Amino acid sequence: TAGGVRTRSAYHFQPAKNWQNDPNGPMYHNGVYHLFYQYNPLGATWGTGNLSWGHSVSRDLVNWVTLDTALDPTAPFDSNGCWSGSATILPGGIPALLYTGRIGTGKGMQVQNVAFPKNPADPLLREWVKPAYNPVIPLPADVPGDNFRDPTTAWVGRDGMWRIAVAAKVGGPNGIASTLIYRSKDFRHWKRNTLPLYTSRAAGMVECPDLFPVAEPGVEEGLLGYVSGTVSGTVRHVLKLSVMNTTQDYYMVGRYDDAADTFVPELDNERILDDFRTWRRFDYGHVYASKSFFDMRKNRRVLWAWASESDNMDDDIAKGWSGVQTVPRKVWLDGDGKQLRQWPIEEIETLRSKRVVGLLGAQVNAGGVNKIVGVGAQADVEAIFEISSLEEAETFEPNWLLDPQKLCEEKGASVPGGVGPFGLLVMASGDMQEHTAVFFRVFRQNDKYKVLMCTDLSKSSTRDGVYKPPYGAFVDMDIEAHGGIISLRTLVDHSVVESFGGGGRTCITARVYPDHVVNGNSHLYVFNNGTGAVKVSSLDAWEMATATVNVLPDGLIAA
Ligand code: DQQ
Repeated sequence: TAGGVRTRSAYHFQPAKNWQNDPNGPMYHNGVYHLFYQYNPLGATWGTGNLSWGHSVSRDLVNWVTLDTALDPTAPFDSNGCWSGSATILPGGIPALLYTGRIGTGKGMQVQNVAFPKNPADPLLREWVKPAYNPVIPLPADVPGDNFRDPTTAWVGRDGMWRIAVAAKVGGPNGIASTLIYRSKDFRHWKRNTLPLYTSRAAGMVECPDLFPVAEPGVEEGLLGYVSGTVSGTVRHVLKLSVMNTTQDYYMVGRYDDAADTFVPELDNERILDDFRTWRRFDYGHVYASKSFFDMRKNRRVLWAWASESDNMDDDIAKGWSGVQTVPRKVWLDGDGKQLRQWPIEEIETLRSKRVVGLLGAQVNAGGVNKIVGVGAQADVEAIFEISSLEEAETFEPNWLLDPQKLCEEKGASVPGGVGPFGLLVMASGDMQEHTAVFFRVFRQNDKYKVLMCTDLSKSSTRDGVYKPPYGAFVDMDIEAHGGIISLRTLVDHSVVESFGGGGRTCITARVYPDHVVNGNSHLYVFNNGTGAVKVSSLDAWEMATATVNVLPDGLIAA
């Protein structure tokens, strides 16, 4: 349909058709990046009972070749679906996939399985075999059948044994959201630790745990293993949990104790242990079930995440597809040692084609709206704003702290303020009836300042039946110490608006369905609706080329 073509992403990964959800088993192996993903080969809806692992490969994380599905629900131990999991490269260089098999009907029962390449010498690892000895981990007696899933990449502990984490609800239907640790000598026989890695009473059920080490604060280089030998005492770890009843991913920076196999969050005064709402998020928009991997080619940690549709199921069936992946992001620990920073992998810049320099050193005064010519529905925009004076900042009310999203709703782009709202209007129709606002607002809190970032979808589409919330989060930076300078990068891709605020401290991904783009008539604006002037120190915008996705393997093999 026209809608399906119009809203299809041009450089955010998606298969040629049908449903996709979680990224699974990302890895870099023998010069090739692999991305597996939850995939329904039969249609554009989730398809509980027949999920497969779709499989694509790439040399640059931007252009992708489609392969046959890697795992299909064909065995007694996964007959009702091959659900999420991870890849581990074993000594000797052979990768293994650990995944959840769903058995039986109704809510079913979940077990953990392993699969290996049929021919490890195949450069693309096209076929995977599931040994008959699966499942390697049966359902534990204290876990309800449908609450045991999503094994992580394995790591080796000090005792030389493999470890994986698996999400489970422990202790019956009202059990506690837990991340269990299993250990193994041979990757086949696994034994559960008595202590979980982490539990959260508040969370209900968690999914897709991810645990990874980060280098010293401010060092962008990633670390390979979960435990890095003797440095494990000084390395910090990140635990990410996907909280099912919120469909949001939360993370904490902390310490992984590699003797006890437990994770201890490092709390600051705004975060409360066990109240995941106070944890940080990779993305304060519409993403879920993220998964990272260590990219040996560039010594960095790379994160993938699923951004589902915000239209409705009938739209998805009509257009024949559903779900995109965010642009792969480099992840590292900020200099403050408390939060992660994320940035689109540099390879995405190879798609930048026509460059449009909009404003350089221009002042955007109160009520100002400046149009940037030539930037439409497929663009990469990088802006640096300089706040002339923080004098005008509105006073921050402490009860706003827990609900920045609500604050973005009350103080949308059209509500005038002191310092801000200022930022970008993307995918704006000529008559401005449709536009998506990505902006900042600065408040004064005692003698400090609080920066709010919002993506306001209320005007993103004139269509009904589309989810158009305001998204919002605070940007954890000292704006005064930064000289009033704050950056915003926004990737616009037809139905995706993926933004990185304050150098990637706060990210918001939104799905939008503007109608006007059917006429190819989409614009970019810079705006300022605050009384204080804001300078645009620089604004660079590029039209983005379309990535080569879903081509057949011939090219890659020849390469
Ligand atoms: N999606 C998978 C599960 C996972 C959930 C099934 C998260 O394994 O828990 O498609 O989106």
